[in-house]
Amino acid sequence: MVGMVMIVLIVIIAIFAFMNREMAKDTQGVHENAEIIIKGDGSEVKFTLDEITQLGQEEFTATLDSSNSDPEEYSYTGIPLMNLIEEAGMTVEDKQQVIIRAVDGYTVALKPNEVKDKDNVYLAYKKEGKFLKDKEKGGSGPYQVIIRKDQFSQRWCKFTAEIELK
Ligand SMILES: Nc1nc2c(c(=O)[nH]1)N[C@H]1C(S)=C(S)[C@@H](COP(=O)(O)O)O[C@H]1N2
Ligand SMILES: [Mo]
Repeated sequence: MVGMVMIVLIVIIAIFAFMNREMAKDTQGVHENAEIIIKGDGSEVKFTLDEITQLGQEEFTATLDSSNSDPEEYSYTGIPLMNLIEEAGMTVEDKQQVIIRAVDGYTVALKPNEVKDKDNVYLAYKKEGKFLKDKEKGGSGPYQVIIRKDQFSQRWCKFTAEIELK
């Protein structure tokens, strides 16, 4: 009898472990294949890193103030977030928020005006000329939203996977 209960419990645990792994794969998949999703107006558009680099690369500098070092200026390469939204065929004009979501659950909400602001909000994929490494490899990529006008970097969204216009 005790043996039966044990077997049932083990099977249940195994099923949950399997479901968990499948779900983890789903959110990580976007990250590994370096895709980014733009959602808005009931539709979604996906871009690969390859496609994004072909939309035009801009190099810019931004001051990173991380939790474990003093503020320092770095050069980044990326695309203005507004350009990517336009490439997705979407607009921020009739929206209240631009929500940035990362694979670790970190979420940042921006005002459409901040995103329209010139030379401010970028989707970066290179730092000092090198592609941003992903979370597993100790990086902040493959995509990181950078807000140049933010004095502290807490709204810079590392490991960005999804942008939603609401
Ligand atoms: N995805 C993600 N982005 C994030 C964070 C985070 O936990 N997850 N932390 C924020 C905070 S509080 C800071 S100060 C900056 C820099 O964090 P770091 O110094 O830990 O890299 O990243 C910001 N972006
Ligand atoms: Mo922070």
